[in-house]
Amino acid sequence: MGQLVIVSNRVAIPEKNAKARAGGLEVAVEAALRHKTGIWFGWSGKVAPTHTKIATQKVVHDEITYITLDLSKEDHQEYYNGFTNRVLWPILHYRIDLAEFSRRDLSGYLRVNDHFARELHEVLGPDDFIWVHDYHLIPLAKALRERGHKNRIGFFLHIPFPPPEILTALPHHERLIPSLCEYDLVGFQTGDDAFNFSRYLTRECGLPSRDFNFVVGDRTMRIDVFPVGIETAAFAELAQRSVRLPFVKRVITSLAGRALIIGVDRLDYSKGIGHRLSAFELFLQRQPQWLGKVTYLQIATKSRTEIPEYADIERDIGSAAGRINGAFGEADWTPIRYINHPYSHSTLAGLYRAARVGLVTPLRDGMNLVAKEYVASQNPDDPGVLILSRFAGASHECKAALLVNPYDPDSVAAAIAQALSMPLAERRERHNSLFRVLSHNDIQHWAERFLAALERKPNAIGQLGQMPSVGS
Ligand code: GDG
Repeated sequence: MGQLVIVSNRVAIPEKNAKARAGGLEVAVEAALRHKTGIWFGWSGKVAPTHTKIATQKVVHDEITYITLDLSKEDHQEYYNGFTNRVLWPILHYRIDLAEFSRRDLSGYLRVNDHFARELHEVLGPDDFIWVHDYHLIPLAKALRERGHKNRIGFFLHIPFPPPEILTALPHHERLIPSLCEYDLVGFQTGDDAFNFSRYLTRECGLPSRDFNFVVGDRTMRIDVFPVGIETAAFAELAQRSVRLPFVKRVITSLAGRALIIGVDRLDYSKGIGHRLSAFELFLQRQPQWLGKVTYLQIATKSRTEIPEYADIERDIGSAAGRINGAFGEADWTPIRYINHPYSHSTLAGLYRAARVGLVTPLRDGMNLVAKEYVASQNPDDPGVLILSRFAGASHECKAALLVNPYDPDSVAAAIAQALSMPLAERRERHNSLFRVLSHNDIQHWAERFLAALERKPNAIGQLGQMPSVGS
């Protein structure tokens, strides 16, 4: 039996005194690897100075070997800042309008995937199982197959997969998307994402599907749905302890009995923070009885700061928060507390528990772990209420949340009012139902289901279609 090799763009090497990190993929993979052995391979997060030879680094920690490589300045610009973050991220989040395509960035993206495959080639054994994460590494299996690797290779997409009507706006999609067929298993967060990919394969590649199985040459590629979870039980315990942290206690005291609404997001346009602020403003206008009685804490950690669209939202959201505070605040009350730096996970857990409302309203999100962390953190005897966008993958499981359309400020404002005045019995009932779902589908369950599906050889099925020649 071979070992498990996880590949992701970034690798979270455990470090003493590491700064708090905000990023769902790292949080999920880190938790999924707990109690397992294997290799985690990817970019170190560092950019190598020009003209230095780029070598891989290896660190062993708790039976996991972390292998990382730096990126050259050019690779960082074209692969990371360029194609993944300015093309794939917006298009996969349904934002064709924000995509900035260039052929040079696409070449950089393919080059870095090839570089990853070259380095992996040095460490892979024939029986190893390879689990590749996210949109940075779509063509990695193809690059590995070209080097003769016949291993079972799985891919999990953490972010949404849009319908083919949107995806085909991606220049050269036909060179890239069909290369996902080189994986044995392609996993998605929701049934909608899986269905969209299946439709793409049928429509653009002429591959009919039988129960999400596609015959590609002499292999079968399977699609399935694996909604990512959190360490639900551990997070609940952490929150119970953390609410007593001195800092969390200070925050609670500073509220002076006001109800707390919390939002926690990377500062990203997909998270809908601007729309959320407008909805909160509308709530203050429509529900004046809450003026002075509620505080909205928005933690929005800066992310991808080198990319212009991110600088734009940072400016817009900062000024909207200031404007609303100016219009509604009093000398003894600030409606919005707006913070741009990260807190430790234990502080976050304590703050979630202290909050009467969790406001999670992305415009589009693969899953959204914050929604799940908020639910896990609640005191079951006196729980807060989750308001959740119907466009977050988490809404497929979290049916007992107050589901809203983030583009409709009226519905979000009404949900805030409903959440703040919800009777205890209803809060308990909703929380109990949400917590049960999240306890069943926790992060261990997610990882085990994916790996079991990857190990399972598909049943022989008839030849359904021919793979079109995938661009070189
Ligand atoms: C991608 C997909 C999918 C946030 N602020 C702080 C902090 N965080 C942590 C949260 C949570 C994580 O970062 C964010 O996860 P999300 O799921 O909400 O969002 P993305 O980063 O966009 O993640 C997403 C996810 O991958 C997993 O598949 O759910 O749809 O976009 O864990 O707690 N952590 C700390 N300080 C902060 O200030 N320590």
